[in-house]
Amino acid sequence: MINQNDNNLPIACIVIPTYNEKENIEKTILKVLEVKKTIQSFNLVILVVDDNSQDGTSETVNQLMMRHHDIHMINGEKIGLGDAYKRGFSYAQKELNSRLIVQMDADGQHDPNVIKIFIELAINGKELIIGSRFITGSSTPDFSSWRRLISLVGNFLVRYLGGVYMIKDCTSGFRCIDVNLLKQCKLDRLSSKGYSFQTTLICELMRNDARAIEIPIIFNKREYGQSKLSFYDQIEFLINIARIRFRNSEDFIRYCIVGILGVCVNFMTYFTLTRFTGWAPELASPVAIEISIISNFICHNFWTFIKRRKQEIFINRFFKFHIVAGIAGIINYAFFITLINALIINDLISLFLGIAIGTVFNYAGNSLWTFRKPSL
Ligand SMILES: Nc1nc2c(ncn2[C@@H]2O[C@H](COP(=O)(O)OP(=O)(O)OP(=O)(O)O)[C@@H](O)[C@H]2O)c(=O)[nH]1
Ligand SMILES: [Mg+2]
Repeated sequence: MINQNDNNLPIACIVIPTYNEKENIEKTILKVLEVKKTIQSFNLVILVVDDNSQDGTSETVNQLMMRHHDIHMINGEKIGLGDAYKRGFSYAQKELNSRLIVQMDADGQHDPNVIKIFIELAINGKELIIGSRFITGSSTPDFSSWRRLISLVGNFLVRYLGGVYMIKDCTSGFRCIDVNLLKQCKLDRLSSKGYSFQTTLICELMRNDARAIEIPIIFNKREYGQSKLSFYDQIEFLINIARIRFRNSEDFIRYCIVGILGVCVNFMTYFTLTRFTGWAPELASPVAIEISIISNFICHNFWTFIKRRKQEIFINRFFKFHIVAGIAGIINYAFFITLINALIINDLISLFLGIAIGTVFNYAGNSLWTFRKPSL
């Protein structure tokens, strides 16, 4: 359903968090209002989320609100960027009935003209459009080597520990999000209050299988004032990556539960075939293994990885699953044999370690290959 306003156009809300941005905010808002005139398919409204700035930011916005009715503002206590965004998102949905939300900084680093591209891509079905600083065609002319290094390391950690390896810029503050996608994310449960909210949000959106795209942007120099990124924010960023990793373990836990069920299926099939139908163990065992592989595949396809939009057709996934299971079995066995023969480790401990290594390989292989998330 498309939300409509009185001009009969769906609303795209540009959420701009501000803290002491008096010198920047007027220019930024006026530029967005210029862009608004060039967009026919959406009605652009601006929502400033100001956290009791001491420099008179909200007074400046109030004056602009008297002249332009498409500007809104909410004020609150300064808790952090993430907290401001959560309040802004909630207001944009409940009070402004927005269909799209654009996150944008107040300090002139994000070019409002890019909003036009965001809207076009959203109309073409993209649910998450990221203004990216780290893909071909983008640039960060004002970045110091230190800032670039911090950003690259931070992004690397989020991409590979957070499971969003397909996204190059996970910390960008310039994005367009479809509200229907945002509604699937339980933002209240996301504990990050500061800048790390940006990374938590991207991981949460991708967990909900966002149809995403990155487009290159030029990340300009901050016009006036200072960065609000604090030391605390950098610490929270690291703690938050651990939290995201833990949250992503949900898939792995499901994987292990299915694995245990698979062992039960294997055992029961073998028992039934040998005890009730008189099959020879040599034949009953491979049949039981195959049946447990099939039942595991079905459980992973329809439960463990249910949220993932799949790259491959069903039958290809089925074959890949067998290949991974086969290699994992060989690794399990080779590890077991090495431990008991070469390292003379107790056979039950070796068996356990072999199974553990095999399970991790199995999970990695199926998560990154069989059920791999599509690249952008
Ligand atoms: N409401 C609110 N806005 C904030 C808060 N912290 C930062 N902001 C705003 O969030 C936006 C991004 O903050 P910046 O300090 O520019 O962060 P940055 O772009 O990563 O850092 P620079 O490149 O140095 O500018 C700006 O519009 C800030 O005013 C906060 O606690 N509350
Ligand atoms: Mg900035």
